[in-house]
Amino acid sequence: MNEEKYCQGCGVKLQDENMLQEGYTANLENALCQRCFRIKNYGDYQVVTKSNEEYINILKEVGTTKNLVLYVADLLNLEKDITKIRDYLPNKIILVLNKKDVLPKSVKQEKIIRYFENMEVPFEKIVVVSVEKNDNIDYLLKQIKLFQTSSDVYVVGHTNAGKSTLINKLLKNYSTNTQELTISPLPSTTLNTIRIAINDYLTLIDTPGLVDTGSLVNYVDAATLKKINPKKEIKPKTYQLRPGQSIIIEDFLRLDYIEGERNSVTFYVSNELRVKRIASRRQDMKDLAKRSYEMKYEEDICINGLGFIKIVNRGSFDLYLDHNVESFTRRSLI
Ligand SMILES: Nc1nc2c(ncn2[C@@H]2O[C@H](COP(=O)(O)OP(=O)(O)OP(=O)(O)O)[C@@H](O)[C@H]2O)c(=O)[nH]1
Ligand SMILES: [Mg+2]
Repeated sequence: MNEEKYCQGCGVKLQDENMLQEGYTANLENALCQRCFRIKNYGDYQVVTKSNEEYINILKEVGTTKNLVLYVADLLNLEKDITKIRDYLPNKIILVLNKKDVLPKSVKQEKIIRYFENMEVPFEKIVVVSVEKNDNIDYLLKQIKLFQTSSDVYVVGHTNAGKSTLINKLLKNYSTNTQELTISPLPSTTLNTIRIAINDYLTLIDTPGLVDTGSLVNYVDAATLKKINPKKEIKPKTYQLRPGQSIIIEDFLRLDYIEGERNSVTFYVSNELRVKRIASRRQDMKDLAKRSYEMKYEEDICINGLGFIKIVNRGSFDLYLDHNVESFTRRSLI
């Protein structure tokens, strides 16, 4: 029997029998499956749907080890309850808040860290980074060395948080190993756990991310995905609103100000999205579902996959959004 081989880009088991199935390659001697080859060489993305059961099982397995875990999260699309990961992992965890580059430069990392520091189940350490800009990666490596319990360190988190990009960066910065993981703006790029030796003292284990069924990224085409995914520092858009006024973001969203005093509302979304003030109800948002929010002083409405809206004063708002897309409120992040 042949020895089993795995794709070096996404971890899937390689097979040369069925072109339509995961892990296909014309030649089992290849390092990459056809899907990774096409992503890397042609930027040709192919969506794969993964079940979250697998993700949970992987987490449970990680939880049976005593190894350090890096929990990577996207600062623009933080999960509603970031401490939920603790349900599965008694391990030491470093929370790695990634994509700092898309937040305005004026937002200091100390402020972000303070926001998370008074959580009930604290993390060993919170590190703010921009993997893409190579920002704070040396500091992260120091923290890994400080908290690791063996050479194995797991990298977990929701899909698209930048787990594989982070491991590639650590490889590039600190290793002679030339392997390169596949990364892409689509969900479920990594399909299986992959062990990557950085050096004799550190092996990172990449894992497939949890698919957020509530994220907008699952319901848009590739061109829209490019548009909603900010690549540059966000220029926040602030509006002074009175009741009866609304803001729309193309045909994704409408926010109506229903009741309250003059209010300041700031949108943290990709610069490529057209945000516009209109008189309420002038524009019909067909097919969108309404949610009502009673906002307290300095709270955000988060829209999974799109970003967040900071609202300064108390007031009632109606939000119209695709019914599949999750939205929730939190104390203002910035
Ligand atoms: N702006 C910005 N984008 C980033 C950063 N790090 C990663 N990305 C982008 O985020 C997207 C997802 O990156 P991946 O590394 O594939 O994410 P992942 O967590 O491995 O995702 P799965 O394998 O699907 O679980 C890619 O488009 C990356 O280019 C960063 O620091 N800043
Ligand atoms: Mg990945």
